[in-house]
Amino acid sequence: MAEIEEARRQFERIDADGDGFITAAEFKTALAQGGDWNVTEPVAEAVIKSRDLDGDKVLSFDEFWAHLSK
Ligand SMILES: [Ca+2]
Ligand SMILES: [Ca+2]
Repeated sequence: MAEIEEARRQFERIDADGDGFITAAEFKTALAQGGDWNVTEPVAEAVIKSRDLDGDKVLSFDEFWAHLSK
């Protein structure tokens, strides 16, 4: 499977409401479901911010992918 397809699946899993953007809350929830309960909202926001290229405080798939493919 192409890596980008795997990334797309991951992205869709994290994007709980399916609007095409990952918010800090969605990111935090996804990590908690993966067993990482240490991630608080501020931590999730910081992670989003570090990957957010256009500054809208949410992650588009392009931003998600840009981070992964670095
Ligand atoms: Ca969303
Ligand atoms: Ca963004």
